[in-house]
Amino acid sequence: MQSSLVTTLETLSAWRHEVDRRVGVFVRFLADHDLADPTQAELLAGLRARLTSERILLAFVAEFSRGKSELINAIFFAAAGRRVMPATPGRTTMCPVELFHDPALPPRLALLPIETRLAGLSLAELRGRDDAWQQLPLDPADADGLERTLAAVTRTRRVAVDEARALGFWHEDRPEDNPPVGADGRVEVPAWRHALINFPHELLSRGLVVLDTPGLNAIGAEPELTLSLLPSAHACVFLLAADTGVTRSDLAIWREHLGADGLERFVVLNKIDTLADPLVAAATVAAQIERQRELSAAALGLPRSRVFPLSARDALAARVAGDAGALARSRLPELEAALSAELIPRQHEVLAHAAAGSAQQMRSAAARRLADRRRQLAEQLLELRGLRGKSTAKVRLMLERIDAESDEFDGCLKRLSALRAVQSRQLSELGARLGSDALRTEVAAMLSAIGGLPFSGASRESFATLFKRLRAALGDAAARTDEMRRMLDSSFVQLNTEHGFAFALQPPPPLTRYDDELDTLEQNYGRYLGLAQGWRMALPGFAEQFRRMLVAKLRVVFESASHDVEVWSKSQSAQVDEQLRERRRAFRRRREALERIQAASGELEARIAEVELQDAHLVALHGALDRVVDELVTAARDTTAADSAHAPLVLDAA
Ligand SMILES: Nc1nc2c(ncn2[C@@H]2O[C@H](COP(=O)(O)OP(=O)(O)OP(=O)(O)O)[C@@H](O)[C@H]2O)c(=O)[nH]1
Ligand SMILES: [Mg+2]
Repeated sequence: MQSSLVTTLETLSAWRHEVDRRVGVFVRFLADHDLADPTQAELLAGLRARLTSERILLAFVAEFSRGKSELINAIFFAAAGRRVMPATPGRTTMCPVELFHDPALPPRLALLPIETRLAGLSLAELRGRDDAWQQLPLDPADADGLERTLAAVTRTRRVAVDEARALGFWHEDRPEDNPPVGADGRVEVPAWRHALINFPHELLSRGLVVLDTPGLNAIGAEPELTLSLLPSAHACVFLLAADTGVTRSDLAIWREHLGADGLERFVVLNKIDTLADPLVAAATVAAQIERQRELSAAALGLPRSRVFPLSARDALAARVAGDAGALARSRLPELEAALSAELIPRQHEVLAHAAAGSAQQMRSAAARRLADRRRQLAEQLLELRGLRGKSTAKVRLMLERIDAESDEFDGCLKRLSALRAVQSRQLSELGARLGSDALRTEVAAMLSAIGGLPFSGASRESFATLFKRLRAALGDAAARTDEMRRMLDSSFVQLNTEHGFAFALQPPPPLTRYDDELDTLEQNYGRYLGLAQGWRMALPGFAEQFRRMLVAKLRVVFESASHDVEVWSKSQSAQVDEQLRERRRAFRRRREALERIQAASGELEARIAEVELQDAHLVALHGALDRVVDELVTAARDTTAADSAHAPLVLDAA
């Protein structure tokens, strides 16, 4: 009864491990043969970091009591033999719960008190501060203890109405959504703002992160969830109840939070077991389920195949009992198969593409170096062969020629350093254009235009203006990059013709993909402006959090764009440095060879043989380079199967 998710994540994990191993081989190969440079080392280190630590975020979103937590139990925690995440009738999960596994930390539940909302710090900022969280240790082997400790996520507190208002749970203009006031004049609010569960588990340890959200308005109440966590999810599971279908509040949540194109969405029609009726034939019930499925798909604007009727409760019970037939009848495996078939392979492809791309890029850089070394050897051979049968006077003449060439070489160094000065000025201008100061100024201008209230009526227009200006800044950066490219191109052509270098200009990184990222941010953040839910976000602390989050996200986009250009520029300089080094080395070698020939007869033939041997060695090295890279690229592209040498440990979920 192994879940297909386990198998696919296993495959992905084994693949990542294998590709990372081969990248490691490649890195060592480059280092052993003096073929690496710092920018390329950075590129490969970045790739390895992605291979080993990139996570897949799967979010569960729905109105309360649709069975999110129960479904998480069925998919992830059946091995505990019980219901681990609290799932009870009515509102249960009171705060967003993130499940992941970080082996560097002990298994534990970390709880962020709700009062931290008052201080205006964002969740991202608080993540790094252990002292803000209450930590409770977890013992994965103790199912009773787990259940007891995790019950904390259901905890609430009773507070005065004023405090509830300050925390964002009370709104005069939407009385129907306010919690009921008790006889003591107090209302119930969640005790925690966020919960993190670090738990060793075969899926979580392989990079899956699961987000369980509380139903009913709570998504709107935590800005970080709507603005940051949900948009960054790789996929969302949205739950409906089979007996009710799509209700008005389901639809409101769907439209506000999951309507975005580009987000992978899986819809679950949960609790199909409740449709069973002893007075109705099984075939009729099945037809009813199909009908609900069709209606739900139509209401949400999705193909029918994206709606999965199932029973989370029956699936959990079946897995706990180890009953394969009952598990199949719960229809959970169909959802798991779809998640495995679509979510993970997509992630797989993105990584595979990045890995193969980096490897090819490094191959051409290394090949260029080898070609340059071979050209130097060829020149040397020509010179040495020309010496056959020549007098000592002739040898002395050649020594003088080397000295003259070396002087000329020193002259071209001045030109190169002037070129470098211009290049670094252009780069720092571009960095300033995309720097965080410039960004903060833009965002501040936008906020002051709307009087600091991101959710007022005027905000849409100013927001659009902000993004127009940001796109212009990016366009300007692209123009500057092109200017740099043109300058390098003409200098390289000149240096190649006049001094016999082999500088090859690589095309600069296209910055257009950051335009797309700006589009996505504008869509995600813009969705919350002037929204019916806007009132909820008009809290005093929210405007500040909104600003911080927006600046943080934009900074990532601009910094990445600026970083791309910097890496490109550095790698152009790196090839210049490399060829200069080779040049110096060649002068020295030629000089030494001639001096030896001058000193002893018979040395010439030995020297020629030596150079020929060196050349043969370089040819062999090129072959080895191709083999290492081909193996890496093949391993990276082979996204269908894991290397059987690294066979996954198969874990039976039953
Ligand atoms: N009959 C039946 N009950 C289910 C099923 N899935 C969940 N339930 C029950 O529905 C109730 C609510 O389930 P939860 O998992 O707590 O729902 P939730 O979506 O997490 O709700 P909140 O945490 O309040 O947002 C619990 O009593 C579950 O046992 C199902 O497939 N069939
Ligand atoms: Mg729940």
